Amino acid sequence: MRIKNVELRIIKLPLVRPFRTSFGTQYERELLLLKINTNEGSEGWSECVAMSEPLYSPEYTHASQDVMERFLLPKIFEFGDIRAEEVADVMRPFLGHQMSKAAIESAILDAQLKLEGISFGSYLGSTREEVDCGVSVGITPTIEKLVEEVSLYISEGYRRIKLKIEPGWDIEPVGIIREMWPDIPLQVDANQAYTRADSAHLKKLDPFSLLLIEQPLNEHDVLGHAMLAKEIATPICLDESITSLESARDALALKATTIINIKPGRVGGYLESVKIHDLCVESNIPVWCGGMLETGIGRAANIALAALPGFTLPGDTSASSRYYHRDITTPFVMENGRLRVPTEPGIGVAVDLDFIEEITTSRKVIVAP
Ligand code: OSB
Ligand code: MG
Repeated sequence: MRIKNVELRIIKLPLVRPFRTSFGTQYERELLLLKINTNEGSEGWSECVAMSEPLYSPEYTHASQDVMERFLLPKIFEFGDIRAEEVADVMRPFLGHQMSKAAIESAILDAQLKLEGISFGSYLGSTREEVDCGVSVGITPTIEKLVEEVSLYISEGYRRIKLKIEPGWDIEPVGIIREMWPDIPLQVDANQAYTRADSAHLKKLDPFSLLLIEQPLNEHDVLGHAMLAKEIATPICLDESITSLESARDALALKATTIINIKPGRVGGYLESVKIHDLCVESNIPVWCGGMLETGIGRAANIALAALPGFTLPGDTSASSRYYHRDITTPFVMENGRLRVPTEPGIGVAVDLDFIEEITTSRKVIVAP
């Protein structure tokens, strides 16, 4: 299969409610969409999960477009006839930029699987028809607002609640939610907001029988996480620190993490994600699928991944309505706390081009030489 051209489109979608984390507040989701056309007539879609600013990770929307145009796509074009399984190796000389690389691999995989009539789920090795949904709850202006939001999600049927925390918004809100819902699977995410000096403070979360605490310390402080793991009872789950199979292997060896959150964008793609999943299954480490406020395009592929057997915890794979009033694909609707894995070829969802057109802020077609 040859890539004839790649359409790079930046869109902006308002969020149904602001999403505040320790690294900032999102009011809308700006992201880069890819559409590739192949010489065999198939189209492939993907979204690049980099955010609008380099606050969660070093990548950001406009940088992703730049690195794709300048380095990644020319390499792919130069390679010529290509399969998705070759894409990561072709781009390997360029360091970092996992989210941008993941988006390219994913769009190529979508086009390839559509030609072959295979769904993402069957290709990746999913063993379930539906996946359990969790939901990530941002930091709210007041405890009352937090209780209101959590109540809404619980009434909608979410099977696990994740609370974003930061210094000043941790022990109290988590304690209140735990007291109100003593049995709900509950976890927290700090997005690197604490330091090694905070272990005694984080130990105060121990009584709340949390499933895990996600990324309490700096992404580069893997050893610090291993040290913290010895001090607190809550299991540690790395997010930002896991950017490849190698980093997952090392974090596990160091006992810095006993659960892993896999985000395909963060680790460079769905194929790398399956490798990390397999390593975790071998090592008896539970995994779950993280989220990046995806539209239906990324969500479809994430749900296929989350249906692999090692994904034993509910993911941040929420319904479209958790994020957007209107999605850019057929919306994902939760039933009984679960989403169905698409079964049509490729990502398996229909894209709403008219709506995409309405929310596009820039569009450029890169044609293969
Ligand atoms: O740390 O998991 C995170 C969203 C954007 C960036 C980082 C994170 C998140 C979330 C929301 O927690 C996950 C989702 O529902 O998509
Ligand atoms: Mg996280």
